[in-house]
Amino acid sequence: MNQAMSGTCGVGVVLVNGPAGTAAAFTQAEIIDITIGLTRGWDVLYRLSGTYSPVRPKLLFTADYKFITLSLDPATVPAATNPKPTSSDYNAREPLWRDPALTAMGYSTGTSGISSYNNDLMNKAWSVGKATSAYTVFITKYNAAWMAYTSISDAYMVLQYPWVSTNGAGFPGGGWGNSWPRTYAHETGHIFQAPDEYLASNCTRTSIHGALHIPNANCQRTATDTVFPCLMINNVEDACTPTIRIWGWVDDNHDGVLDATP
Ligand SMILES: [Ca+2]
Ligand SMILES: [Zn+2]
Repeated sequence: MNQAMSGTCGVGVVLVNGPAGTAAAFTQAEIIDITIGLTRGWDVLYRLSGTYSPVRPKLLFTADYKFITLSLDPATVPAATNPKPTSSDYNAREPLWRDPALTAMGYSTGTSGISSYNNDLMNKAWSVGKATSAYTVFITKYNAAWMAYTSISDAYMVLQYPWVSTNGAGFPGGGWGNSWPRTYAHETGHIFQAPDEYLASNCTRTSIHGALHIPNANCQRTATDTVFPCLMINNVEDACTPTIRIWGWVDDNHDGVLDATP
């Protein structure tokens, strides 16, 4: 699952809402911004596929929206403090709101519940037919250790909406201005196996990714390293050759069919 970015992808969009009147409650304007922002993020990937894929990847994102309102007091989830969060920073926050949301959706807690939901997204009778890939995106105003992050192995991501959608004032490690739809596109790039390429990610050019086993050759190893513009390096709407090939937009045997399957 999710070995290449083509075909129909079922996206489980889980909005984890807080009690009315609390800091974790979404406003109507925020829900509209999220709905439009997700579409803009998918549009970035559609356009890149149109520019760079040698064969039309028939890329289609179709969403299953869950709007879950918890009784959890957002003050009980600690604010982010670490500009380089560790796994314990993530685990001290995400499960507090993620697990009750999974329970409310009828799934078990933890990554096994996410896996069950992703399987249901794969098996769902979408109006466009079966999906060939799937992932879950949790969007919340509850605290998280970082503005946006992805587990490739468990096929889910978290967007901490106040952080990712602003300039990051008041959060450790800054922000990405108003480009959160491109941040979302970047995270979706991870879902389909692409690694980070920016210097602070400590990437290497020898790590191997995707169905076609492509090295991360656009990794920025030093501040003066020559690199090409890419969604996976700084969220610009462009893609470098390694990322294009990791996403499976490749037809090296010229048979008119992409060489990798999702
Ligand atoms: Ca081919
Ligand atoms: Zn990244």
